[in-house]
Amino acid sequence: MLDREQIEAYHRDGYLHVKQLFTPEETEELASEMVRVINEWGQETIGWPGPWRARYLAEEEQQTTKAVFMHNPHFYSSTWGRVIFHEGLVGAVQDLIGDVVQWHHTVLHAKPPEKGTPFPMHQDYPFYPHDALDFIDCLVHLDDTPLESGALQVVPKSHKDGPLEHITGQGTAPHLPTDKYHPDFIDSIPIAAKKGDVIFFSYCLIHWSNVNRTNNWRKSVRFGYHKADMRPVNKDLNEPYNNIIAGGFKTNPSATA
Ligand SMILES: O=C(O)CCC(=O)C(=O)O
Repeated sequence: MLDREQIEAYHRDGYLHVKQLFTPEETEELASEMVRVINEWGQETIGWPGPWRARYLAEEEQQTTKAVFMHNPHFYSSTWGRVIFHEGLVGAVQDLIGDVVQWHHTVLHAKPPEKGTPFPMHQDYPFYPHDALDFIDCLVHLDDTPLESGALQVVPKSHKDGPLEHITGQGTAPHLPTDKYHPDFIDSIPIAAKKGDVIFFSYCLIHWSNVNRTNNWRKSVRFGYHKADMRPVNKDLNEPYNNIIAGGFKTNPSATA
């Protein structure tokens, strides 16, 4: 599936852009099914709340950006359920972290036209901390995503620093402190992508994205997968942690053969 160079690049840089992992037909079906999910079940908000907005947006825009986020599209669409097991998607994740892969989440991040919300610099780790680092986020692009549409921007190699302290608490989404981590001071690489492309990135990679200022939607869906022997931080060891195994077989370490 992935070649050695791609695997090395992922581990070195913390991310990998795979072009056309989904065929045009698959992407077409997924996009139209997602539009239906949005139209029937979606809700528009301003996007992630928090004090970071003052540092990323002009005053008149801070409360008027637009976003549609949708967790678990498979609650509404079997087409989206099948993607959890998509051979190309899961095969790439297996190449990167090993054969036994557990699905963790699917979430749509859609930026509507004209003023689709930005995201501040952050790692995904504080949103779902686990007890190891083999956790991959996969951003599946349903639209062509030029830079002006608020494409993902990454800080290469930043995953090597492991989990960093974020601003958290009531009224804010976790984000890195804006006096130290901001595109004005930290170099990042924008990844313009086409529909059907997937960007794989470590949940410790620092990333962000800007406002969608185009007249088109920018819809991306993030899938999270991790090694099956990882557990969420602070979960009682006696409490089972089961979720969908998307690739391979999860062995029971206490089972006797
Ligand atoms: O979709 C984006 O531009 C960024 C979303 C994001 O930050 C994330 O998925 O963690």
